[in-house]
Amino acid sequence: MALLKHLLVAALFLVEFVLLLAASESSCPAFAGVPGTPGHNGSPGRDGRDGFPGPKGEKGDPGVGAQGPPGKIGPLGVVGPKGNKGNPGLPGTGVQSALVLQLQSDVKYLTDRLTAVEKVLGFQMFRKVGQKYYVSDGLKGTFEKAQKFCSDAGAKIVLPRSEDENKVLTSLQAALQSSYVYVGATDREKEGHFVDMSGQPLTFTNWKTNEPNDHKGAEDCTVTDKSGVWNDINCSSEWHVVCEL
Ligand code: MFU
Ligand code: CA
Ligand code: CA
Repeated sequence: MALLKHLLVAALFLVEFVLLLAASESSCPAFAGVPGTPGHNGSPGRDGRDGFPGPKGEKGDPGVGAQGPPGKIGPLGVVGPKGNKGNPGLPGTGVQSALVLQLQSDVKYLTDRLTAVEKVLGFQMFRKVGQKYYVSDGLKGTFEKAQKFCSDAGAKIVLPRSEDENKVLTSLQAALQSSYVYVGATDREKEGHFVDMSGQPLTFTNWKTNEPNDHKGAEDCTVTDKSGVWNDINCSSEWHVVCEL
């Protein structure tokens, strides 16, 4: 049994040896296969290396220093004689004259606005409404006193001439915590006929219902109340003063 096993192993080695020998033989006859299809083109090669450095540049120009500071001012010369009177100016062209007139008018407008704004800045409180400013220092007084205070300030007692202006006065009145503010409208000249401080009829009014009523026959001045409605009232009571510029 052991002998048979040894014989089988030896036979297997023999077969293996023969097979190896056959595989290593180049002269082993074999049929050529069918040729394959040609491959695709390869991808482009990498970039070449950088070239050699160029030749050395020419020598630079010599540097220039910054300019030194100016020297000190020289001594004053002797005062020369007075010059002759200049020639009269040439007449302007139409365009020049029109431009000068326009500029003169612009300068006047701006000067007037600046004067108004500087006056406004002198007050403790102010509101802008349209082209007008409503101003106050929180003082109270009779109608006469209100008029004088405003005129002394180069202003006029307030008189709202539109819904917008009336609303702005109401807002300033709230800031003053004021129940009544005098406005520049009276019927002192003709009872029941309210006019502004120039005697012109009012173009805007905001009378409270049933006003003006000339209560006790003694109401010729006008106030606005907290809600913005108007009431005729006597002129000697002391109410807040608001001026307009
Ligand atoms: C109303 C107003 C008067 C006053 C009086 C106390 O009259 O019209 O201006 O404020 O009340 C009844
Ligand atoms: Ca009256
Ligand atoms: Ca009244």
